[in-house]
Amino acid sequence: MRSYWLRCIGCGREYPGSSRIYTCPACGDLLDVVYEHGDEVSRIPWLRGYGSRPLGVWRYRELLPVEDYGKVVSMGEGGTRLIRCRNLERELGVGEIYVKYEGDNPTGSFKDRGMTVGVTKAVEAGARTTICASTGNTSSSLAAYSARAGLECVVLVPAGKIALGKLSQAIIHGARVLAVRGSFDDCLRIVRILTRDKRFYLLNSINPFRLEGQKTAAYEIYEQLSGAVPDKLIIPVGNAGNIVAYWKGFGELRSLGLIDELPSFVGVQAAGAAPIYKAYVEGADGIKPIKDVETVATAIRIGNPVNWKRALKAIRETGGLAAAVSDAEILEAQRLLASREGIFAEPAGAAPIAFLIKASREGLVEGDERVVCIATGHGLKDPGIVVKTFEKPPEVDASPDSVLQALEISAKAV
Ligand code: AN7
Repeated sequence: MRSYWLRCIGCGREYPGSSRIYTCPACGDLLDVVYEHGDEVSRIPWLRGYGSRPLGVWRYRELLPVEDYGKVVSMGEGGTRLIRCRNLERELGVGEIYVKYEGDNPTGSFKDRGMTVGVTKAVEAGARTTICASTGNTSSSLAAYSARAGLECVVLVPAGKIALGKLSQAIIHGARVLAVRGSFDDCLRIVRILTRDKRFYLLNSINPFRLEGQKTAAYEIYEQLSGAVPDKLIIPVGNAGNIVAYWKGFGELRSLGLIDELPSFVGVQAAGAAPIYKAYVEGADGIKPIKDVETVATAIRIGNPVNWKRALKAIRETGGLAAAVSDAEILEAQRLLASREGIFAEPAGAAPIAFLIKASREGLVEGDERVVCIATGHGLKDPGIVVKTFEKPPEVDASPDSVLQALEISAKAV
């Protein structure tokens, strides 16, 4: 029989898995879910094709902390495509490039992997109202999963700083959306205070159950590469929950004896919101929160990431690195991915490609390397940025001639 409990990542104190706490009551640090597994782990059909259980979060139910699989709040999250990008390989001179396209998830981002577990835990805990701070995608996902579970949902977003697609999702799923005059970090600070009150169930990535769902993306990559591990895993970093989740996922594959080594983790931040990158470059033990953050990749416009400690550990222990990319580099990468590979990622989701472009130019990636880039969110989340960046389509009269004229093709040649 599998059992699980919570362990503080700072002082190591342990608490029952059913405790409704988000951080360590003794020292305030974050909590990790730890397991003692029995035989049930052998029921996971690793590499035996996807038929017996579809690829996705709940394929790995034995490695997830829920009491009753029959009661999970799910709509088929995970099982996202791992897309080989041969055009980019040629263009950048990199051995193998894959994009794990998390835009395939039910609400269009990787957040759904965490929410299916997190909202299931909220229901288990008897919660009535869920709450989160969000740069956008967390709110879309939480609103949708709360709706499905019949829970009230409250989301705090930084006013004017969330992409239109994400805002429209939170609204249509019935969340009570409040636009806070402040940053994401302000929103999260408020949510942490409000959730001392048991009326609200917190679903930011402080919540250890969220990361449990997100770690399944690492299992999927292992399966999709037929049991291999990439040399580099390149991932955007905001609040730094997702990079920690992948680290845990690959770490568990190693504990289970399925792999020998973890990929090198490359955490990519936007240059205007890069506290982890700065700490990495300075070789510091901790981060210095940044107050005035700004980036076109609003998803990762975060100056005080809560999961920084394990993020730095993941990067250092796997021989990886932290990187920062400019807004111009992010937009160039977004365009390149879309125009060369047909993959439309939102700006934050294109940040790994921005790093890869730069790294290949600077010789930081070898010609025979296999890299996996995590495209964390769908491009349609933020259509505004494309319309803003590109010229408006020219308007023409409703005649074949004016179309040809606009296309600058001679009418005779057709
Ligand atoms: C597309 O929605 O923080 O490093 O509130 O939406 O785990 O925070 C979003 C984060 C990367 C960063 N890519 O992940 C939110 C939020 C996309 C994102 C990240 C986010 P973390």
